[in-house]
Amino acid sequence: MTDETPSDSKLTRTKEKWAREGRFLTGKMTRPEDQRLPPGQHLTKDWPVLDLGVTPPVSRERWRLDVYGAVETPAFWTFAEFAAQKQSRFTSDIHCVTTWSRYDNEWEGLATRELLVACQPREDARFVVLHSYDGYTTNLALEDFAAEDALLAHSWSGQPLTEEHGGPVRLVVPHLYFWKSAKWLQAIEFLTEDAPGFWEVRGYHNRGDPWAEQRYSGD
Ligand SMILES: Nc1nc2c(c(=O)[nH]1)N[C@H]1C(S)=C(S)[C@@H](COP(=O)(O)O)O[C@H]1N2
Ligand SMILES: [Mo]
Repeated sequence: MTDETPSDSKLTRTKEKWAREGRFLTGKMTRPEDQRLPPGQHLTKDWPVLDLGVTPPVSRERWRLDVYGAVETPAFWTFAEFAAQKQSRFTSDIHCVTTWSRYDNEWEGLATRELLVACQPREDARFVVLHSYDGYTTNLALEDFAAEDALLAHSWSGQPLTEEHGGPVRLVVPHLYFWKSAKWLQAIEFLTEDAPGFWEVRGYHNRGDPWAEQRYSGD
């Protein structure tokens, strides 16, 4: 699958260029109490689609989730097994590094904290890497993955997540830029050492906090 990742596509090259130039940076760093929109962002009411240009066709029947690496209890779940886990509903805002934000998204799925209860990360686990069906990867510190409003979402606004937005299941980590929220989630790998993902090795920030405008590596 990695072979199919269009890492040299026009969009990928454009976004690598933005990272080199520091495009969209405002220099504002703090989060005022009353502010909901992070610096350099604008609000959109529609929901743009952003990905590498490949939409892997994965039905709920064929979808599997692997959880492995530095965990006591690895998992290999079908969609039915995944859906039988405890369900949560969270409402959160989306902040994309390309400067659009979208408020009040209603997600339903498995809270990452519940996943951690089920899979028991080992004492020395510090990072996770998300692997997706389109060959995309992204990395997170375990604390960011375990944020209280982070979840593996199968529904949005009460409807199954559409294929273009990452269905059957995507990650949602609301407090970081949206590239950390892997669509078409296939595997979650727990690691003792960090392993930067697709955008993180192409000039994007390793953490991606929108309030600190961590758009590019070095910000
Ligand atoms: N598997 C996968 N997940 C991905 C991406 C991708 O290319 N492949 N793109 C990321 C980026 S850059 C963004 S902004 C969001 C876009 O999600 P959306 O299309 O649902 O708005 O998905 C993120 N997750
Ligand atoms: Mo993005």
